[in-house]
Amino acid sequence: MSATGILPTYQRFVNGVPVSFSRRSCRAREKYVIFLVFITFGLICFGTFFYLPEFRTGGTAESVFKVYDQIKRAGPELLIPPPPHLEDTREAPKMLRHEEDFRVDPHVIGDRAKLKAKIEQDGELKVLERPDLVVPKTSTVRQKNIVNQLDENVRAEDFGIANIVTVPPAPSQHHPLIRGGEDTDPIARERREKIKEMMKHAWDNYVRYAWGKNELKPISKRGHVGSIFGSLPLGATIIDGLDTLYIMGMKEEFKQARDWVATELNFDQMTSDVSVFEVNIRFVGGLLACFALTGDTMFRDKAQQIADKLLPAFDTPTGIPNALINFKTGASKNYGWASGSSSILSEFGTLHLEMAYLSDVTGKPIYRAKVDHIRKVLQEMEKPKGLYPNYLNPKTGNWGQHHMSMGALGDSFYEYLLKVWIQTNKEDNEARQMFDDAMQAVFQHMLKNSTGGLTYFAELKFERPENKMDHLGCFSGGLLGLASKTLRNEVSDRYMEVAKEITRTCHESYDRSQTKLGPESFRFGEGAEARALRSSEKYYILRPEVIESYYYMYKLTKDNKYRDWGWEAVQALEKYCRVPGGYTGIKNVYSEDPQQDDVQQSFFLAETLKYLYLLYSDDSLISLDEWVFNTEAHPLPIKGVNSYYRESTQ
Ligand code: DMJ
Repeated sequence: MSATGILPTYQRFVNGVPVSFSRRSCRAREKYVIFLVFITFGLICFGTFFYLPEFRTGGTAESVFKVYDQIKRAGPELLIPPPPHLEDTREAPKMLRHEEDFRVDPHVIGDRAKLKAKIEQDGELKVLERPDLVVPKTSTVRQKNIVNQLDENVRAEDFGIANIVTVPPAPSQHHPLIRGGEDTDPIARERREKIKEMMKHAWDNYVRYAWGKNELKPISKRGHVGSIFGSLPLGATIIDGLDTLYIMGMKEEFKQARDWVATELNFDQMTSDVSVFEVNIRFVGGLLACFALTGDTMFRDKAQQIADKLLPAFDTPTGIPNALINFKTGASKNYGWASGSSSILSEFGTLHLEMAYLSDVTGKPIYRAKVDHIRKVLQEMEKPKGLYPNYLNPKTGNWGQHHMSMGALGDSFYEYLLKVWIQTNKEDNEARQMFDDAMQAVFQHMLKNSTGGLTYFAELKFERPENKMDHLGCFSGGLLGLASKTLRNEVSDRYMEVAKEITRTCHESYDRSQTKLGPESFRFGEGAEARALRSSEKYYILRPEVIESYYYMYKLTKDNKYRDWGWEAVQALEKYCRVPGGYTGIKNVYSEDPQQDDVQQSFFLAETLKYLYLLYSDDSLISLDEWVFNTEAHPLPIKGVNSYYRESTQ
């Protein structure tokens, strides 16, 4: 023993000379003691690991797999967490030069508003308890019979859902198809499989690199903090992607996503302003679609909790909601840039489908009352030349600047007029009338033909047409097709004619680019025909509207060219947007080698891939006779004809 040391030493001395420590120089007993110490230490560490709360369920073998799984999922960030301040400036191939173009404060400006503002520089949930099972007012025997009648397409249990509302018997014994729907055409079947593979690629990479975050940066392979929902992990991609997973039959993925919503989705942490419109169309709409498809009351209850947080935004002198709300304080406001802090037509006009349905499934009339009131205000207002300006001041009740558009700032207002009528099984005739009246004025003042023979919707700025159409406005081809086929009257042929022409023009905007993807906005005149002129209009961010119109037009006309146009877009997406880490937008559709923006938008999973999948499915899957898509492509059931409506019996 050393005289000076506090701890015992096993230093050996030979002839008073210290001998360096080596395995060879240890005595057998010492080796044994050292071996025992190491083994004991190892066992303690290993054992403690599995006593951590997250890993306590299941047997040891199962736990080992769980741990392995979680490490895999966490990806490289588990070991090297990303420095938050470097998030947007981190080296990403081919994209740094124009990063500025996309860096807009996500808490201040919503998606379309953000993009619009950029283009128009010239003018302008903690863990919640599981809800009680809602038992439908049918006898047990009857319930059983109903469930037995369902084909495998409606078995939510397959998706790991326990807490379901049984499909109610009314209004018919017919159960719409919500999975399956294979087309008889082998080419369509093959293409559909390809779309499912694309969804898997987008989803798996989101799970691997950005699980729980709002969106994925597929090149940087991390969460996108510049998402419109900010940096808080609200899982926008999960909510937006859920019903697509369900429809595509991706059971494991759906179950994992569903469980995340049940245990992790927590809006209480949201302390900054969020867009009422975006939360409604993506979160409320996405959750309600999942409730309809599965009967899982967790989805309905989450939708309601989120919608409740939106309600204070309606507390304005006119009842026209403000655009932004702070979930913590309930304070709401409008964007400063929006014509004297006006509310935006496409935002306050795109709440009706979700709020009306929410009232019906919860039995609480308040949500519908809010949107009915918006309708009343709009009905009573004087419309310049029958047109709806994009801005309305919620304090004074006056229109703001007289800008009109079928694209950004106007678009989905028109969409919801028609779709609310469809949702009510064509009973809300006031909505249809407003739609027809609005279209009459739009056709008269905004519908144009280019010198090259292309039909488009111009924008109006104080009576002056601007010969420009947004990618966002390309949804209108499909919408007019739907308007034509859902009511036979003196304008239905004209609607179909314009629907076909607008869809053709939008296809041209893709076909005339190097990448075969379309720009954010395209112009006519000034030497342009369906082409972007400004560099700020040349980007493509995985938007759905053109493909959405292909989907509707194929379903409504059965003209195969729409399936072929969809396939052209798929090939372009694969060539220019697919990267090993998911799908990215591009900054210039006219470049052979475009820079990539490193964002996988949540609507790519919600809309673009869903519409493509359905384009190559047969008509029985999410039939347009039984479902109506909200503006984020979340299918909501049509009242009175769809047994998945699941109206509250309270
Ligand atoms: C989606 O969020 C919705 O389709 C919305 O109505 C418009 N913008 C995006 C997709 O481009």
